[in-house]
Amino acid sequence: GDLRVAVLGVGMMGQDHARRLAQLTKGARLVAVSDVDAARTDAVAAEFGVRAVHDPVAAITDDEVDAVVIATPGFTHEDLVLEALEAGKPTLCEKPLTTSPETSRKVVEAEHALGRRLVQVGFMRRFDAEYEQLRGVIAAGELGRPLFLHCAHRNATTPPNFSSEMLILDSVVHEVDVVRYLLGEEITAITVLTPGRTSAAPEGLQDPQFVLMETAGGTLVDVEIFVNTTFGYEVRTELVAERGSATIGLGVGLVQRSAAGWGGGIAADFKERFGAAYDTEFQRWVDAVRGGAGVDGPGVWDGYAAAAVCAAGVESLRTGRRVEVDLGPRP
Ligand code: ISE
Repeated sequence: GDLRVAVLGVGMMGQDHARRLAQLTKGARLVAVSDVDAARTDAVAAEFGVRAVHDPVAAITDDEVDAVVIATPGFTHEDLVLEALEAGKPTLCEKPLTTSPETSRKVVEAEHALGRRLVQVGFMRRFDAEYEQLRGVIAAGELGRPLFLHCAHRNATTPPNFSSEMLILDSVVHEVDVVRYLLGEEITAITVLTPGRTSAAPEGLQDPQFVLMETAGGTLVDVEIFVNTTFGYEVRTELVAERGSATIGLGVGLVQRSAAGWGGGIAADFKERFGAAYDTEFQRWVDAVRGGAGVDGPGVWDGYAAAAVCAAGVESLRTGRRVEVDLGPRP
């Protein structure tokens, strides 16, 4: 039968995922939602005609729930993922896996002790067609060894309370994961530089930032993270290899010409830019869980590696120094 899924956390992202499961993903059935905000839980449950379960742990252990999606704030992920592992429920956990390398490693070890893969981390860019293509180009080797990845990650605005550390932990975490995905190797050091602030940044927010990452194979990665551009959402990556370059994320859809000039549109936010990637991510996850594989995509080790690199990035942001990353042994 259909995979019966509960969505924990129905804020902006969780509501999007609830709708996806209710209306789009084949072989899945949204059966329950849960959120600390009881009124919101009830409203979203009513909208989709599913059960409102106020206690997230009750939703995880519910006999009529086969699998869970965790879209609550990051600081709650550790406890909820450990509960899901304990209950043996396949889980798609939004990024970050947890908020520190120590707690992420705990999850890696808990899943390892269980002996089967149950947790997928919501790094949706791995399901974006352009990123998959770029990975293919690198793997094929025709352009030679990757020398540089130049990345730009721009948001129109940030939600209230977005801190300088969150530019690394919430935003650059995606580049950390795609670099590991594209190159198939670990990041060994990170340096965060702080240029002059944009006047559009809220008081006290260090925006933009410039991040340099070094990989085990010697590729140098730079990321411009700029989250208050005011004009829209842009995520771009340029690969420079020994014998060529390749760029993704130009967003060249329809180009119009008129007396007013020529040009096209720009995505408003990540729900739009990565909408198709989220759809693919969910379909492949549901197919994998129903097929008994548990996950089809980034797992707990990827979540741990991202947490470790980002923690080093936050240290570099604070100290202004280059910080090395040591992941330790992989179980
Ligand atoms: C947000 O949390 C995301 O995950 C988005 O993909 C990213 O673009 C944004 O900067 C983050 O705040």
